[in-house]
Amino acid sequence: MNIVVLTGAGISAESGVPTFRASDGLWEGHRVEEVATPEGFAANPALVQEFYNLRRAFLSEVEPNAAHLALAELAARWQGDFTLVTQNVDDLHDRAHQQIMPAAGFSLIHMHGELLKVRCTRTGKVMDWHSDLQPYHPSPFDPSGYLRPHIVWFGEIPLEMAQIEKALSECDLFLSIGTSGNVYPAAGFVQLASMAGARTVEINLEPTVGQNLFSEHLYGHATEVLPPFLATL
Ligand code: BJW
Repeated sequence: MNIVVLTGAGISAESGVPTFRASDGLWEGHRVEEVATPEGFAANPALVQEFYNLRRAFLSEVEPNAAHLALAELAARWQGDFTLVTQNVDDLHDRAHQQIMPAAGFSLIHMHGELLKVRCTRTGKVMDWHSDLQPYHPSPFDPSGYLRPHIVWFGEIPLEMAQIEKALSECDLFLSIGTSGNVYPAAGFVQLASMAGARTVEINLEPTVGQNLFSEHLYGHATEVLPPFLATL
């Protein structure tokens, strides 16, 4: 049996990472267009680099929680294909996986990028990065390029889409955990999984806009409801 798991900001919420869609419509005091679009970056690179510098630095203050660890444990013992697609740019799934089974690999896709990577604006080359970026940070790959966060902003194409769509087309169980279902293409994954005949389960604090697309629902905090659910698989 093949499993695809999609996670969103809700799975990291209990580690202390803020979710996105606050009731005031702002992300940590900023309008989305200012900090999460290519146009926002072009207009004010200092603001955008600082926004991501703060979030990158904050990663050292948070740890994977019981939900991240339960998924890593499932990946370690699962005999069929197991694909974890996260919209999160934090590294908490990576660290949970390192804790549970450091030697073995499994398919973890950061479809919206990673805070701990940067990309050359000229060549598109990606490298690991753990410190701050300057507004116009010189790229080591090309003298006319700069380094930007390796983050998929609105209007940009999410990463590894072909691999994700293949996994969805072959999956028997699709779990959507802690995501509001507001952002595409991730919000449409449940329909691709359904078309493949998969059992589809939404796990969230509350019903989301896409709740009717799922065959089953589990409502509660991810750290509380996910480990016992995964233990039944
Ligand atoms: C808990 C919990 C707990 C809390 N336990 N649960 C009109 C219609 C349709 C689409 C579009 C449209 N206009 C434009 C578009 C496309 C656009 C889009 O979707 N816009 C919508 C806003 C309408 N999408 C794009 O531009 C994407 N690109 C694209 O479509 O390219 C075209 C293409 C696609 C495919 C192939 C070829 C071409 C790119 C989207 C990039 C999104 N990037 C961001 C920002 C990253 C930077 C950053 O981090 O700063 O990614 S947006 C932001 O939202 C972030 C997240 O990954 C993403 C999803 O958020 P998420 O995870 O759902 O978080 P929240 O906060 O919304 O929800 C948290 C949930 O957790 C809630 O439900 C809580 O209840 C729950 N929860 N605590 C369980 N303890």
